[in-house]
Amino acid sequence: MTDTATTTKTSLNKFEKFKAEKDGLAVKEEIDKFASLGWEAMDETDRDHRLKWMGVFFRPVTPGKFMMRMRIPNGILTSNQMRVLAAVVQRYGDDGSADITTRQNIQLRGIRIEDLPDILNRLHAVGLTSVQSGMDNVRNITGDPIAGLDADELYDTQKLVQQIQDMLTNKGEGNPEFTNLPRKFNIAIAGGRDNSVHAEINDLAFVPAFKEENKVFGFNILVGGFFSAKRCEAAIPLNAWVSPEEVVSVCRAVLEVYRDHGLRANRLKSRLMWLIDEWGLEKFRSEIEKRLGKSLLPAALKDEIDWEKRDHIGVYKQKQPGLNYVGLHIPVGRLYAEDMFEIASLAEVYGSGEIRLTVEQNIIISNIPDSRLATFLTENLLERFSINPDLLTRSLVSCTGAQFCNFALIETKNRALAMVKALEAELILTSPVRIHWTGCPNSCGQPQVADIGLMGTKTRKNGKTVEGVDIYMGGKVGKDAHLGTCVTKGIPCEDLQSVLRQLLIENFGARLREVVTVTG
Ligand code: SRM
Ligand code: SF4
Repeated sequence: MTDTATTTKTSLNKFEKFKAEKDGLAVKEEIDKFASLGWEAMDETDRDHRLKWMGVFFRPVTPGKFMMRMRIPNGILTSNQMRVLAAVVQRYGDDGSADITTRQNIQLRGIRIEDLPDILNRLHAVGLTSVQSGMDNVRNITGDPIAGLDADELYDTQKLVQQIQDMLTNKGEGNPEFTNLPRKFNIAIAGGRDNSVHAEINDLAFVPAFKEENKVFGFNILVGGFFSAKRCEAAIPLNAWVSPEEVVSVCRAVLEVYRDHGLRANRLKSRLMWLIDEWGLEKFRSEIEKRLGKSLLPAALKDEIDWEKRDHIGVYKQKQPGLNYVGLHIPVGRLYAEDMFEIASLAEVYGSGEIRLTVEQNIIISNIPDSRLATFLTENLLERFSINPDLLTRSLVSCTGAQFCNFALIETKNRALAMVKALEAELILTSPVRIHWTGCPNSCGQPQVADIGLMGTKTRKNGKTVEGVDIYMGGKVGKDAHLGTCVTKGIPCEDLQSVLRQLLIENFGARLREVVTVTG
C-alpha cells in the first residue's frame, strides 16, 4: 500500500484500523468456520463489517437474518440465475424477500449464516457473485438497461461493464488490489442519449461523446459525484475523453489513485470528491495520467446526452426486427420467491431468458417476438407488475428504510406505496411525477434526482417526536441533469399527504378529482 496510507496511520479511524489488521476479503476463506460457529459466536468485526466484502450484511434490525447484496453487472441476469436467487430466499419463508436496488442490482433478505457455504456454491455455479459489494469497495457497476436492444443507442455498454467488474473483482473471485479503498466508489457507463444511469451521481462516469466531427466514438469522463449525509455533489467533468477500449484501464488508474491517495482520516470526508478538492482537478488528472503512462485527450466539446430520461416501462420495439422488450413496474422494487420464479419462467417462455433491472427498481424482459407479445401481455403477473401503472406509482422509488436498515429514521417502502395510492385516489395527473423516498440523509433512494424527494427525519408535533420528511425538489434527470435541493424541512409523515397534494397541484398540473356526492 501507499505512502499516504502510511502517513495517516497515526490518525486511523476504527474502520481503517480493522482493515489494516485484516483485509475484509480474508473472510472469504472463513465462511465454513462462520457457518459452524453461528452468528452469535462470531467475532463482531468479522460479522458486522468484514462479511460485507462478501456482500453479506449483518442487520441489527433483524439479527441472525442477514442481507446479501449481489453484483449484477449492467443489471442483466439470466432466468436461471434469477431462479437460483429465488430458491435462496424461498427457504426463508416469510423472512425471505429480494429488493431491486437503485444501482440496478438485487439484495436478498433473510440469509442465515449456516447456509452461506451452500448459497455461495450455488451462486458460483451460475456465474453470480456478491463479492466486494459493500463497505470500502466499488459498488455494482451500472450500464444502459436497454444496451444492445435500443435502436438509438450510441454504445452497447454490456461488455465494458462486465470487463470492469472482472478487473476489479478478479472475475468474481475477489481482488485484494481493490479491497481497501478509502470508502465506497460508484461507477456508471451511459450508452444512450438519455443518461439512464444517472451518470452525474457517480464517483466515476462515462458519457457518450464523439470526436472528430462525429466520426470517432468515445466517452467524456465525469468524476466526484456522490451523496452522503454530510455533502452531496454532482460529478464534474475531468476534461478527458477516452475510447471504449481505454475505459477499463482508466477505471483501474482512477481507482489506484483513489486507493493510494484518497483521504482516510475522516470517513465523512473520504469520498473521491474530497481528494479532488484537496488536490485540484489538474493534479488529480495528471496523477491518473501517470498511472496510465500516457496523456489523456481533452474532453469532446459536447456529450451526446440530449434526451429526456426514459423509464422503460411498457412495450418497446427492439433494434432486432420482430423483437420487443417489456418493462414491468415492480412496486418499490420488492420481490418474493414466487414472483422471481414467475419472472424467470416468463422470460424463458416468451423471451430469451434474459432479465434486466433498472435504477428505478423495475424489470425488463427482453427478446419477446411479435408473435408471442399479445399472449405475454395477458399473463396474470402483469396485473401486479403492470406495464401501465398509474402516474405516481410508475415513477416511485424507495430505499430500504426502517424495516431492515438501522440507519433509517422512518419506514419508507410501505409508506411510499400507500402515499401514492392515496394521492392517486384524489388527484388526476397528466404525466408521471418522480417521487423518491429515502429513509435518512445517506440518500440511497436518491431524493436529489427526483421531482419530489422525501428524506426521512425526526420532527416534532404537538410536543412529541414523530417520523417526518425533508422535501427536496427540482432534481432533473436525462439531459441537463442537475440535483434537486431541500425546499421544506420537518414535515410530519402524518401531515404529508396534504402537503404533497398541494405540491402536485401547484407544480405538476395535478387536478382534484371531482367528488360526487350521492344524496337521497
Ligand atoms: Fe446506500 C449505506 C442501501 C444505494 C449512499 N445503503 C447503505 C446501507 C448498506 C446501510 C446499512 O448497512 O444498513 C443500506 C443497506 C440497507 C438494506 O438493508 O438494504 C443501503 N443503498 C442501499 C440500497 C439497497 C437502497 C435501495 O433500496 O435501493 C442501494 C443499494 C445499491 C447497490 O446495489 O449497491 C443503495 N446508497 C445508494 C446510493 C444510490 C446510488 O448509488 O446511486 C447512495 C448515494 C450515492 C452515493 O453513494 O454517492 C447510497 N448508502 C449510502 C451511504 C452514504 C455514503 C457516504 O459517502 O456517506 C451509506 C452510508 C455509508 O456508506 O456509510 C449507505
Ligand atoms: Fe438505510 Fe438511509 Fe440508505 Fe435508506 S437512505 S437504505 S434508511 S442508509
